[in-house]
Amino acid sequence: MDQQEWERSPLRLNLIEDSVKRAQAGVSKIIYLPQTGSTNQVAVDLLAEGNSEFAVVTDFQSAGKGRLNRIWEASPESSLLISLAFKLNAITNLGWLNLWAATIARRVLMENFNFDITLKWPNDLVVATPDAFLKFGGILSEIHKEHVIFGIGINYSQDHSELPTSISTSIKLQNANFVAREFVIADLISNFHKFWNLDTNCNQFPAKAIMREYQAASYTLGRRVVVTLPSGKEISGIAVALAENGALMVRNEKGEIETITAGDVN
Ligand code: BT5
Repeated sequence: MDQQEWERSPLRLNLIEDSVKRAQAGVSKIIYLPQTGSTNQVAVDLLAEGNSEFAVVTDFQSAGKGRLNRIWEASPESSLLISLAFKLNAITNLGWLNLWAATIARRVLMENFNFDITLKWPNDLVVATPDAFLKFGGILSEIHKEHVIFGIGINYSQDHSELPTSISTSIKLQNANFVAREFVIADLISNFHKFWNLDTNCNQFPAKAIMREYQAASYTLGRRVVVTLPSGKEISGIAVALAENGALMVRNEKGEIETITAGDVN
């Protein structure tokens, strides 16, 4: 690995735009901000001003958001930080939005990089190790009136000392082949657009194929888990399946099935 390749510099918007144009995915607007609070918040503001489908990218967020009011932390120019807005339609299975987005992000990253990615329910991109997992990306899907905003945060070139937890990693730390940040961002934007348009024009969203792809890539299914619900209550058991609405079904110690729509799985 050539260390120089991973050195930090501001995103070159023209490279992203040219690459997205070549992919002909019909993306009209890409907004680049050298820094901002949260790209998802910028997207909310743009929707409120009447914009419909667009991408927001940045090099640094001072108030990056995770789920359930948590924080997404990333040092400047170290990450892929993107928000994409799409119009929802009547067939969208809302419980699957996070899972759909994680599946597409995984697909794109595995086409770009030479390491294996699994998906921790509902929204984490992780690398499985023999007895644990390391998180390097997450999705925050937010519904705003008739739109969904997919916030994508992926650790790209962080070193160990910059990572927020002992169970985090980055693409670079996986000894991945080098692909410039702009090209990975462009590929994510193009493919999210391409597959959103394809998948929302079927008679079911997500298509059965996406559901199968998510399940096959799942780190969680089949494992013994402890789920912490937003209320603080804990459920222990085996993650046995996904419900039609994307919820996680856990067989608890009493043998009963508990269906979980939001929570943290460990
Ligand atoms: C997520 O939340 O994983 C969704 C993260 C989405 C971030 C993107 S960046 C672009 C867009 N704009 C935003 O403002 N947000 C989106 P959650 O599952 O709640 O995970 C958050 C938890 O992950 C935190 O509480 C930390 O423990 C951990 N964490 C924070 N930053 C991390 C990082 N860079 N790498 C790995 N883990 C991290």
